[in-house]
Amino acid sequence: MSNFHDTIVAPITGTQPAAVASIRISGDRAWEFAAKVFDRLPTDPTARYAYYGRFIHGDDGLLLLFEKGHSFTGEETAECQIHGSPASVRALVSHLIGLGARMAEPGEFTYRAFMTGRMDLSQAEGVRETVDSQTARQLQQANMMRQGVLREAVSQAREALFGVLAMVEATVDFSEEIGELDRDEAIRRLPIGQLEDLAATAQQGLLTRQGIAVAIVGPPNAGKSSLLNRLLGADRAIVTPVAGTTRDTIEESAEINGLLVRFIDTAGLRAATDEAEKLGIERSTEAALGADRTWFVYDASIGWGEAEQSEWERLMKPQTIVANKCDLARKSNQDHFAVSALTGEGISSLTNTLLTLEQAEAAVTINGRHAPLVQRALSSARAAKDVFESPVPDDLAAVHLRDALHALGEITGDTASEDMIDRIFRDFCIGK
Ligand SMILES: Nc1nc2c(ncn2[C@@H]2O[C@H](COP(=O)(O)OP(=O)(O)O)[C@@H](O)[C@H]2O)c(=O)[nH]1
Ligand SMILES: [Mg+2]
Repeated sequence: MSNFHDTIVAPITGTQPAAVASIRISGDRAWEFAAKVFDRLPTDPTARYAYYGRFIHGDDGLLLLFEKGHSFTGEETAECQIHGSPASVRALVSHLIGLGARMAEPGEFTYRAFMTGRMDLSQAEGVRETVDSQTARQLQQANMMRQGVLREAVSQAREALFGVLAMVEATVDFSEEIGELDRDEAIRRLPIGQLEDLAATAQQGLLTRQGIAVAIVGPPNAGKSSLLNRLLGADRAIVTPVAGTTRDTIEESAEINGLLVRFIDTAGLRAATDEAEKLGIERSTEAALGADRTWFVYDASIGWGEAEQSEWERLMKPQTIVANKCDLARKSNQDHFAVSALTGEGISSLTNTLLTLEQAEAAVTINGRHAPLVQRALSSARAAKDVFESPVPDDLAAVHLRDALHALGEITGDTASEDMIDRIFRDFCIGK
């Protein structure tokens, strides 16, 4: 990120026309610039007070000032709320740039919040996850990250490690005065349990963030595409009475009970007659094998026959069997989920099976960047424990303790390299 001394400006709302747009100015000259583009600011303005007035480019709206140390970025800040016209936004931003402000780079507001100590790296990631969240569960996770729940958990583990390291170093430096290291106490203080708990959230974190992939497979004409459309509440996949029309996989996401679910509709499984269909069926098989869950759909009005049995066996993986078209069938197997893509019958009990995979839990989870770092910290903490339990010098544990501290510091940003920090903020959009 470039010069930290610049006062930066960018719209913090979307680029589409909307009722209102907000433009943020952050840096030492924010209030000064704001006063120059707004006609109703008193000479001694009040922070966090909404002033109504006219802006220099003719639009009217609100101006809000935030003092240094009491703003999103931690810097002196002004926010201009104007009409959400892209032309109005452009005009005001270019006036501010004319006064000496610089266009903010993507993620630069959050980067400054990190640099001024308003948040740690995990909270900055929480800001991004909040903005990107698509489901209730993702939002809940992002809120916790942003509020510092992970920061707190990691900081506690770091403090414990620092404590053990201090014990080891003290006995090495002053063994004469303070005697031998209390190994049991050192082992007791190692945050191995906490790190194990944290590591165990990785799977749940992945499911919340990436969602569950559900492959919908089965013979042609069973109603797989109709089921997808019913689940999405939209006509996404082409439905025809002609067998073999879906030849490629279609992937669409939906929020089911707060959880992101990616449904993959596939080509019908059967002995294919032509090359394109054969390829389609290969892809169906791949999708079924790669998915977290597989729903094998068959036409209950025809019944479970030899073809169904052999395709079902061929996939060699646990599958939920869905008896579709139950509106046409008189009875069906008790072990199958009877549904009707046409009427919607039975659909909710089918989707409820997804939730047993990971019940809603109000604990913060680690993301894909954190998971290997927590693992590294955990194995280093275990290595330190091994040292304390073996007849080797205690100070050999120090290197493991430092490594664990370093790994955890990369989560919070305390020990993260500039490169890594840049990489995280590079993924942000403009205005974040
Ligand atoms: N009566 C009835 N017809 C259905 C149901 N689901 C699908 N169909 C019909 O079955 C045919 C095949 O559906 P489609 O979704 O294309 O099947 P796919 O080949 O498995 O994707 C279409 O004519 C659908 O209208 C259902 O639940 N009840
Ligand atoms: Mg289809």
